[in-house]
Amino acid sequence: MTKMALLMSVFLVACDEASEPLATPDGATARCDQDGSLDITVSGEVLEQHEGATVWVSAVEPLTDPRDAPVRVFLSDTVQNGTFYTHCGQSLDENYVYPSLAVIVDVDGDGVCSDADVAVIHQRYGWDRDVEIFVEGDDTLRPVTELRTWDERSLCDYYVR
Ligand SMILES: [Ca+2]
Repeated sequence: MTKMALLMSVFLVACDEASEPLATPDGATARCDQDGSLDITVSGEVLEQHEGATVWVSAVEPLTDPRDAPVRVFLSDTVQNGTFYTHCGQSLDENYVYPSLAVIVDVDGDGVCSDADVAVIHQRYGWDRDVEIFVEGDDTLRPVTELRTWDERSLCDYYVR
């Protein structure tokens, strides 16, 4: 088994252990129900300046209006050696109502999505296949205070629920 394959299997085992508590911020619930048909994988590297920080990944799937978008998947990991990895298999469904996801780094370590944190939003018209997002380098991240979603809602309000 290659080192990467071994790492992948460790990650997958970690995801399958649903009972393992995840570091979720106040007001949010870890979600990886695996009751869908598409996988979500979000990983990052070259994030050494956020070493040890918690990363949250939130994917929303609107029903009929993007302003009303339930959080379908909420994952977390910790930046280690400048990298993080989150995965949840068969957790999303085909959607064409502007589904989106946010990757949030808890920069100030206060355990909640707050003004000091940085993030990136990936907004799609729809998704019909596995969703894979790769975050490379801190310059892909913006202060959460600069990011807005539908109806000018703040990123923390929309994605951390
Ligand atoms: Ca924070």
